[in-house]
Amino acid sequence: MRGSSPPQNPRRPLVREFGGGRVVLVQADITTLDVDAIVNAANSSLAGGGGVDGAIHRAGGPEIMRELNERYSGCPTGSAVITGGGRLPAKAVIHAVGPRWRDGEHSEPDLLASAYRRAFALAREQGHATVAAPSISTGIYGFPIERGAPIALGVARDALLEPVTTITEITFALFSPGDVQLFADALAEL
Ligand code: AR6
Repeated sequence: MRGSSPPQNPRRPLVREFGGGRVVLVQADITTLDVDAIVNAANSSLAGGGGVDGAIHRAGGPEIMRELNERYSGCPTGSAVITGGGRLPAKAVIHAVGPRWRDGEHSEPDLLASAYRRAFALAREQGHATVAAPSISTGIYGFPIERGAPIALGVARDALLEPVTTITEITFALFSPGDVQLFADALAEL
């Protein structure tokens, strides 16, 4: 448009295609997203908590916790379990347990990758197409987000490049503009 000034912060692209699917980055509250499945950043006792876990249980209602209690007795770090979505727009919630950051020397990167891998595998096993995930472990669990972002995105890319998959779109729902920027930088470098 004539007279408009160029963007002050030329942004990295927020969408990238891999195989027949794409990775999308948005700044959003994950509980509002109308996707087949959302991923929760849970703890290994699946007891609920703060952060995105608290937000998901608040928005989804008690049905999600009831199902967790009935079907599971916890979940190891690096793995995930699935429930229905309760009152959420999403049909399913995949409760993934990322590692608590210690010093980076206790398999934290491998455990984070494993949590995402298992989450996307569950989505695929259930035939879901659109999945949204938060930045697991980078809040209360203290995993540095600049190290977490490339791990998350690498696993998402690999999930989309699987020879047989139902997943067509993986959205990362990030809470702050700074987190979006970090993920965008990592997505560009993937
Ligand atoms: N939508 C999207 N992202 C969010 C939302 C939301 N509604 N709320 C927070 N985030 P965290 P963790 C971001 O702490 O580090 C809980 O008590 C947040 O800004 O939710 O894996 C669990 O029960 C951050 O970037 O999860 C566990 O005990 C990201 O989500 C423990 O916290 C993850 O932060 C798990 O800690």
